Parts: sequence; C-alpha cells; structure tokens
Amino acid sequence: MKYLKKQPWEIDENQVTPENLFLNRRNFLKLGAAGLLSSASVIEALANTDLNFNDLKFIKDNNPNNLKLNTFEQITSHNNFYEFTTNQAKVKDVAKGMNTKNWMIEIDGLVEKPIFISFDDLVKKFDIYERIYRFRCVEGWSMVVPWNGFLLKDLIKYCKPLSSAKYVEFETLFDEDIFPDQKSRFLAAIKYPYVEGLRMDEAMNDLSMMAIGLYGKNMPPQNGAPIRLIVPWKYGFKSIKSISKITFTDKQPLNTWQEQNPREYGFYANVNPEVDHPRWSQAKERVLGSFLKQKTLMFNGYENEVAHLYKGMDLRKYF
Ligand SMILES: Nc1nc2c(c(=O)[nH]1)N[C@H]1C(S)=C(S)[C@@H](COP(=O)(O)O)O[C@H]1N2
Ligand SMILES: [Mo]
Repeated sequence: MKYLKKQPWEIDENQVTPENLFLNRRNFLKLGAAGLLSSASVIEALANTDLNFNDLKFIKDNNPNNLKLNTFEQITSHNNFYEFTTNQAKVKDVAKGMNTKNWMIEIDGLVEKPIFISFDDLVKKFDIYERIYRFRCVEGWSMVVPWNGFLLKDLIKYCKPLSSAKYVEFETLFDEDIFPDQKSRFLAAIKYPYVEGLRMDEAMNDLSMMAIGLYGKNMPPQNGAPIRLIVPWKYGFKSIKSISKITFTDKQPLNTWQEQNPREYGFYANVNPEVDHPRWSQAKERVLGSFLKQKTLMFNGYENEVAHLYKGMDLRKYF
C-alpha cells in the first residue's frame, strides 16, 4: 500500500538506525493485532529493512534482567571470524557483500533420515524468537545482543535423531570464493572448516539457539550470515558461524579451538570466572564500548538455567 502524503511514521531513511527501528517495532508489537491490521504501511516499512516478521511468528524477549544492549554498530564492527581475517576491526569490510544466496544446510549422521535443505526453507519451519543474551569471548571482551532465531531444540526435534546420538556437531561452510583465509591453505590462520559441538542435553537446553539475525535484521556477514549457533553460557568460540552442516554423532566432536590448542581450549568452554585461561585471568571482562571492566558471572549469568548440566563434573578438568 502506497501513501501519497508522507505519514508521520515514515521517517527519512537516513534517520533510521537499527536501534530506533528495533525500539519502534518493540512498541509497535505491543499494539497487538488491531494495531497490526490498521498499520499496513508500517508493516511495509519494517519489512523492507528487517526480517519479515509478518511471515514468521515472532516471540519477543521482555528483557526481565534489564540488560543494557550494545549498539548495532558495536556488535557489527568488532568481530572474530577467521575465515575472513584475524583483524577484528576489519572483518566487517572483508565480509561485506558475502554471498549467502541459495545457502544449503546438510543434516546427517545418527538421524532417522538425512536432510538437505535450503536456509530459506528451514527458517520457515520454526517459531522465531528474540533472545537478548550476554555474549562473552574467551579473550575477555563481552557484549549484550538482541539475537533473532529459532531454538536449537526445535531444530533437533525436527531432525529426529536416533537415541544413539549423544552429540551435535556443526561445521562452517568451506568455500574459498567466500572466505579468503580458506584459500590461504597452509598459511591459513586455523584449520578449516571450523567445527564446533555440543552434548545433546546442552543442545536441547532452552537457551541454545540458531540465530538468523540481530536487532531484527538479517544476520550481518561479519556476525555469521545467514545462520549461526548461539550458546550464551559458553565462551564465544562455541558459537560457530555460517553453518552449512549439522551432524548427530555418538562421539564427542573435536572442536576447532581444542584441536588448535588443547592445553588452552577444551570442549566445554563454559564461562567461568574461577577458571583462568593459562595466559590470562577470566575474572573480569570489558563490555564493548565501555572503558571499565566488570565482573564475569558464573556460566555468564545463566547459572540457574544450565548449572544442572554439569553436576558432579570437575569444571577445571572439563574446561
Ligand atoms: N566459523 C567461525 N565461527 C566463529 C569464529 C570464527 O573465527 N569462525 N569465531 C568465534 C569467536 S572466537 C567468537 S568470540 C565469536 C564472535 O562472534 P561475533 O563476531 O558475532 O561477536 O564467533 C565465534 N564463531
Ligand atoms: Mo572469541
């Protein structure tokens, strides 16, 4: 629907930042169905820049702990994504224009029936959530991000794994045309494809999600377009980006950083202020954009939700 006269809500395109668009939509969602029906042009305006929440059922996060969100700019301009570059400030430039068209995802291993499905088709099968999570990198920086995506447990139920499946393994796409560092072969920063994994009960936890966007926008290339894992109680390296393969297995996956340096990085990688990295303390973290450090929380603040998964385990041994 097109209006000839500019409506009050049709603000100038260059005045629109992802944050105010996002905040607008949050208010907008509060209007409920009646508001939705009478605001077709608002829906249209939002649909142009955002994930299409008209088609996707969208369940928002009320942010009960009042976490202070990092800005879109902060979240998208300091990144770890070695396939592009190890220069954290430059990932966004190198990743710009990343081609994610016709992205396919292979699901195999211990499942009733292997699946080969496009990202576009997969996304339509699940409820889409907003999840505002703390995110902490093992290097000592952190942020708060409003992710959008579906729950990993919903995907797993859809895949129908066999009872023999004990772990889920994830792989980033290997494509030298997309990722320059994969072309570097023996000079590459790390071994590719990047691999990560979760124990089945970790994967089934309500917090684990497959993120397809942030701030209501499609996942930016530098943050792992078009789809990545988010496990907020673990160090950031577990949250593998640009996933093209998911395998159900009965063996604990050898994740990339454990393979790179088993003395420093393990399989579990739970955020733990009491277990230091061999080369630095993990007691504190610096939130992107802030000067001072703050205390790191046990399981990154998700102790109530996940501590039971590790009952009886020595967290110094299983780091
Ligand atoms: N494929 C892939 N996934 C990856 C990485 C990577 O280099 N390659 N880096 C990891 C690390 S160390 C962190 S801290 C987070 C960073 O996510 P962000 O750039 O969205 O903040 O991605 C993780 N996932
Ligand atoms: Mo990280």
